[in-house]
Amino acid sequence: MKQILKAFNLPIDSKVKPLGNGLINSTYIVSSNNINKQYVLQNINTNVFPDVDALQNNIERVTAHIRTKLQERGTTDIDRHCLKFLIDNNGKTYYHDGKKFWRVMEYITDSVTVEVVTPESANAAGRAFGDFQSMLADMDPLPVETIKNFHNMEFRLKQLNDAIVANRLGRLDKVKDLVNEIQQDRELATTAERLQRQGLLPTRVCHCDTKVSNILFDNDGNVLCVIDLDTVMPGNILSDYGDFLRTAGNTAPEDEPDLSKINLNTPVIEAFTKGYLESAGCFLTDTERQLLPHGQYRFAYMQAVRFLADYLNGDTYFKIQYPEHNLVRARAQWQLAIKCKAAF
Ligand code: GN1
Ligand code: MG
Repeated sequence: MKQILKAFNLPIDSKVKPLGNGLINSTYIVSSNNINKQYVLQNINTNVFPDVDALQNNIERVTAHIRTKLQERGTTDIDRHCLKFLIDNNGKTYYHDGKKFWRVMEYITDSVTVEVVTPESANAAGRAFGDFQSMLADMDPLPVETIKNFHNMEFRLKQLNDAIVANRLGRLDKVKDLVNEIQQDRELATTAERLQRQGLLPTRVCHCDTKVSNILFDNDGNVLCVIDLDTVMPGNILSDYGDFLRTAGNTAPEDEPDLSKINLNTPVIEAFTKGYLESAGCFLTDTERQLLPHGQYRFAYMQAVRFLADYLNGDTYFKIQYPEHNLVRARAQWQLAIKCKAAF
């Protein structure tokens, strides 16, 4: 740890404590009596992001682009609205300690993440994500795909199918009911892929991981900053609209074991949609607008597929807290998908 702190020119006596609940990277908060700022240290998961240089290059370009837009608007406290990465002693925004890759960001003070949003904060988040997409709309060249086929449903279903065929841990028998139900929805779930191929759904730069815990709010429920920029890449607008509501538009957490607690949070969905349309409405096509309700379904479905495939594969992708965690998550997301479908 000392070597890493030193590489980023941080006091080597700093305290380093776990932060947040991301399922991919490991995140820590760094504080020391010798500095008044705090920092966020992350160990980058190279199973998920093997090309750290390309990943960080994307993030550097994305943050620089957002900063320019904020400057043009006259935003004064830009460092509270856009992540700022530290440069290590090799002049890079990441450090390789011989085994692992690390990066450090400034911690944004007086910010909170929430698991449950109110209609007011959902409205602010909607405006923020619409704004995020519109700020990045003119990025040229486009950011790279940091994870190939990340939000491609056909690819995710193929991964599930591979996991079923391999049945590596013999868990298939236990989940046959869920597998069948999910597979029956295949046509509906791959709607966006077909529309994209037909040229009816435009490609846009998206965040691609807009779950509630990837937004920093201030204490009044206003959005400060969109965080976790690893997956900013070309996609379609359903990603950001749908993935936010997958978490915020659910009355229960994404891993709720009691399926009866999973319902649509209609006031939050309506408030988020209103906010999103306020900032994104100017560039959305009619097709995109009409598809919005499909977005929440699409991402609950995709997440059910991904959690289930990981369960069958032996929990190699998502961090779990107990042995059946990925199965509980998959069932919870499928239940949400059912609720979404019933609503449109
Ligand atoms: C992962 O790391 P985290 O928790 O921000 C995942 C998302 C999933 C999410 C489910 C790179 O995000 O796609 O929606 O878990 N990120 C990656 O909670 O796979
Ligand atoms: Mg993430």
